[in-house]
Amino acid sequence: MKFIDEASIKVIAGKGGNGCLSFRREKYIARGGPDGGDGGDGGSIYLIGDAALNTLVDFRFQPRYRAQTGQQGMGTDCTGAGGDDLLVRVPIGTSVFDDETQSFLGDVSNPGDKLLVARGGKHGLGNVHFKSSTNRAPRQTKPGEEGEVRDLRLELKLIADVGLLGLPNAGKSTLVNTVSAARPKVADYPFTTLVPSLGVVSVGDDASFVIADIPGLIEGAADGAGLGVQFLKHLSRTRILLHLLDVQPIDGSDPVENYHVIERELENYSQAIADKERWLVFTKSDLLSEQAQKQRVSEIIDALSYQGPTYSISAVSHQGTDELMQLVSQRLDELSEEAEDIAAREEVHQFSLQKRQERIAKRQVTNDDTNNDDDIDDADIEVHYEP
Ligand SMILES: Nc1nc2c(ncn2[C@@H]2O[C@H](COP(=O)(O)OP(=O)(O)OP(=O)(O)O)[C@@H](O)[C@H]2O)c(=O)[nH]1
Ligand SMILES: [Mg+2]
Repeated sequence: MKFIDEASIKVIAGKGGNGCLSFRREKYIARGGPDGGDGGDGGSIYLIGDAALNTLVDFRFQPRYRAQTGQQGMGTDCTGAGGDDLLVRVPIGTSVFDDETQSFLGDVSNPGDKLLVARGGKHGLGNVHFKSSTNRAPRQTKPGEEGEVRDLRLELKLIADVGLLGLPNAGKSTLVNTVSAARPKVADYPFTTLVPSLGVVSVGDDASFVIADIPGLIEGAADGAGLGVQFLKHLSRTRILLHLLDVQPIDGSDPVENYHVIERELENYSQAIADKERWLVFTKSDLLSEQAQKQRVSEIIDALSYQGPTYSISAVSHQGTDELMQLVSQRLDELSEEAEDIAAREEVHQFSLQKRQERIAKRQVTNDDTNNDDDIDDADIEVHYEP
């Protein structure tokens, strides 16, 4: 199953500046000749990979990009300034297609990868270029070329950053409906959600992440009960799991036991997923008074001897949902920074290791040389130690 985020954008590269028509006019210099300079090149548009982005959601709000035009040429053989290139930041893993021809233009696979998507127009020529022995006063110039204009389709295979876990009816799909534009089906019967779906959550102006709604798990799911656990593989690349727990299930079941059911199934399925960072989220807080909810939650936390972070939300009345999403987003940022730190430390380590190996190799070469005094390449001084 593939989850793909898509966006259509228009990119308009800058036009090249026109060449200039001008003649040198100076006192005492008759017929100074042509001196119209060239225009500047138009700015090009590049897509550039940015690890801080993980969805294409921003492109829905800004679908048009235009690079600067080149300046016109000027008299006294002055060339116009080139237009600045425009760098458009896209998430890593974005595939780029020309929307008209459907041709594939390339992938942006690494941070800093640059993909040219619209070439700026070439500069025009000033009349200085058209002078010849037969035409010493050319009135001819060349205009700058138009920049490329393209409709692009961007595609990004989404990888969920956050996964939702819980029994059927815990309120997973309702939460996804509340915090994202995705509309998974919600109903008051178990197994409403049959296949996983993803939603993009926007937090503030420039942060977003992907949340995965998966079918509910039940006791024995690892052995195939209910819908089984095969969809848990969609959680393998998530960084945070939210375990949603209904504090007062409609079927009268015990939330404490319900919690253990999910934890057991998770561990049976994969220790790697069970080891992921997990937050406990109590749902449907609107069904109880604030006091009763607090009381219930603290009883459950005590019974579980739970140490990790806990939250109470109501997806129906939007209580606590925005705050929760903000905290998740902050934590995802922290996790990315930690991962970057580790990668940077690893790089430094590799670098010093390589330097050390180079030094050792160099020393070996020098040692090999010391015995043979007549070597032509032994220009350096050799010291003999006599016993
Ligand atoms: N009062 C109230 N009801 C809620 C809330 N969240 C979910 N519900 C109700 O709980 C029922 C189940 O919600 P879903 O979101 O479909 O639950 P789910 O966890 O996705 O369930 P499955 O897809 O079957 O695994 C629905 O009737 C929802 O209206 C909430 O915050 N408050
Ligand atoms: Mg559901």
